[in-house]
Amino acid sequence: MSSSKSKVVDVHTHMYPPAYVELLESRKTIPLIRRFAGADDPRYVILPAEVEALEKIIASGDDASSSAAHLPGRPVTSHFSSIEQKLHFMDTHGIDISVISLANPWLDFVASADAGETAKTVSQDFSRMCEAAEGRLYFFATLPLTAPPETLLASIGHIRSLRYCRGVILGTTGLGNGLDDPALVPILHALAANRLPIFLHPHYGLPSEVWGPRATEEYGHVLPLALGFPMETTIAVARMYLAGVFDAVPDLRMLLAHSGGTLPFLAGRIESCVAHDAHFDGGSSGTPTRRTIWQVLREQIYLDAVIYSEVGLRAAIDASGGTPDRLLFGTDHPFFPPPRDGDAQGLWESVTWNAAAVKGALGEGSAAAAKVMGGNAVEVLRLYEE
Ligand code: 5CU
Repeated sequence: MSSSKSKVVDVHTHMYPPAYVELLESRKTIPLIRRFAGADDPRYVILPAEVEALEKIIASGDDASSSAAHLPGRPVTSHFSSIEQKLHFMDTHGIDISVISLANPWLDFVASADAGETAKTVSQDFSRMCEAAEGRLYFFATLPLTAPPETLLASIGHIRSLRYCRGVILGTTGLGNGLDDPALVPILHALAANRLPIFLHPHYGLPSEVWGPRATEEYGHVLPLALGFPMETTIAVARMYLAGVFDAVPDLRMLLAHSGGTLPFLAGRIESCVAHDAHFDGGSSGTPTRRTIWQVLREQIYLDAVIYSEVGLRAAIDASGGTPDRLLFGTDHPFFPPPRDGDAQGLWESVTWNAAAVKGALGEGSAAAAKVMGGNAVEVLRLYEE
């Protein structure tokens, strides 16, 4: 592990507390956890693109003859819920601190009347996990977005008092109409006022039709995860920008998953389209007052470094104003374990690729690399404050 001066911090790492696993096991439609006769581990099925395969196997009534590679979803291993396993994974990869979060689709599917209590239970589970890990774990809480507004606001009052909570993880749907919904603004104000940054994470991707008829049978999860997730994040943030949400809530801070999707690459195109569109001509004075998307990226947005290549990481740094100060290392554990018969207790390439990209782009042992690997997270998420 590293010295106290250069902590390695993982800001993108998920956990499934017991209450959430039970909830998923009780479900018949996605998201769900289900056992199949052909596999040792239960399967976690969440993506809209997996529904067809799930329905097919249920309709055939024959799940014993399907090999794991052809079962829908991904195996639910000890990496999903065990604190000991999380700490082992951290030790194996030289990670000092992890900021854990519930994974997608969070509580998006929970009935309005139950959402407040479920969110509270999940936050209490996370608090207990952090307490047990003696300073090595913090967490992003989950909001009860389907609950009535007063319950949702009260939940922010609850989580801000939790010792290890350092922000919230949020999907792109918000209250149901996306993150440019005016009804969400009071929630964003409450988060900003309580210094709770949003970790924005995708789930819904793009409509399954865009992947074509061969995707389900032949391409696994590649298209929805590699392309659908990043586009979803890009679109969500672009909508917030166009709606003026960042100006309306200037103290809001957001950490974007997967290095901001495709924002670093497309920010120039967004800026050009805005500059050439009559909807954004600066009003009657003719003087544009809006901040550019580049400014918003430099002032209110942080990007995780879960991009797996130097090329992507350099683009993310460039889009953040050319400084490494806004990039934060992450792993996406427990997703992307070593494939096939790989050793899930050893090194994961999905982690080493991200660490190698930081070294390659910023120089091994450099101060800039140390910031991305942990220094920025310690500052931005106040990991030194009790
Ligand atoms: O493999 C996957 O489906 C996922 C997922 O759902 N969420 C995530 O953060 N990474 C991978």
